[in-house]
Parts: sequence; structure tokens; C-alpha cells
Amino acid sequence: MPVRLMPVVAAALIDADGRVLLQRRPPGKQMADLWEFPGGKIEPGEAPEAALVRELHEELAITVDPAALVPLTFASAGLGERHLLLLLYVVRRWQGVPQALEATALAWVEPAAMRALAMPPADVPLVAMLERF
Ligand code: 9L3
Ligand code: MG
Repeated sequence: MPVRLMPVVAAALIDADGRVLLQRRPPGKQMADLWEFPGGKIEPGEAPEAALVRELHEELAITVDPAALVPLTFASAGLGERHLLLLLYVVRRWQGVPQALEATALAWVEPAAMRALAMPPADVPLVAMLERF
């Protein structure tokens, strides 16, 4: 059976102190209660950067210039009969103060402290990249 790909974009928002914004997925959704880089699925026909700008507005109420999205790395993970492809962008400038519109909590976390948090399988290898960034 062919594998169905699910392309997902996510952002590492980095503040002036080098901390990164994580959000906690709500109960009832896939991967409930895990801490993730904010983002979501790329819609059919949508450019990855456009998808990430849209998701950050929907989830955090911030406005991001697509030119401020710097691709850093990717990870992939099996997800039942689907295959998740997760693209991570670094973001250092945005407008507005992030608000948890979909998550149950937001946290600014030092990259070295992320290992202590429960994250979705695809997010875990991204942390090692951020630590070296
Ligand atoms: N996912 C994993 N890590 C992330 C994000 C943003 C998403 N950093 C996974 C969770 C879901 C799928 O991708 O299985 C789609 O994400 P969403 O649309 O439920 O946010
Ligand atoms: Mg999402």
C-alpha cells in the first residue's frame, strides 16, 4: 500500500535570550499533551512558508514576514499508515506577543532544557540541531 505523506511545517521562535517557544498540544488531538514546535499541516497547493505564516497566525496570533523564515532542518517519522515530514524553520522576528490560541500552554525554553520535556517523535531530533545552532 502506498504511504501517504503528511508534510508539516513548524517554527523555532527564538527570543533575544536564545530561548525557544514550545507549545503544549491540547487533549483530544493527536499527540495530546506533548510539547511541540508550533505549526501544522501544509494544505494542498500551499507553499511551505505560506503555511507556516498562516499556522503561526492561527495558533499564536503573531504576524511573521515570510522573509524571516530561515529553514534549519527536517525530520520524518512514521505515523500509522502515514508518514510525517516535518520542516523546521528558525524565526527571530515577528509582530505581536504569542498567545496560546490552540495550545494549553506556551513556554520559552532553553534548547538544553528541551530534553526534559515530552515531545512528539518527529520533534525530538530537531532539538539536537537547535542545540548546535
Ligand atoms: N506535529 C508534530 N510536531 C509538530 C507539529 C506542528 C505537528 N511540531 C504532528 C502532530 C500531528 C500532525 O503533525 O500528527 C499535524 O499537526 P497539527 O495540524 O495537528 O498541528
Ligand atoms: Mg498545529
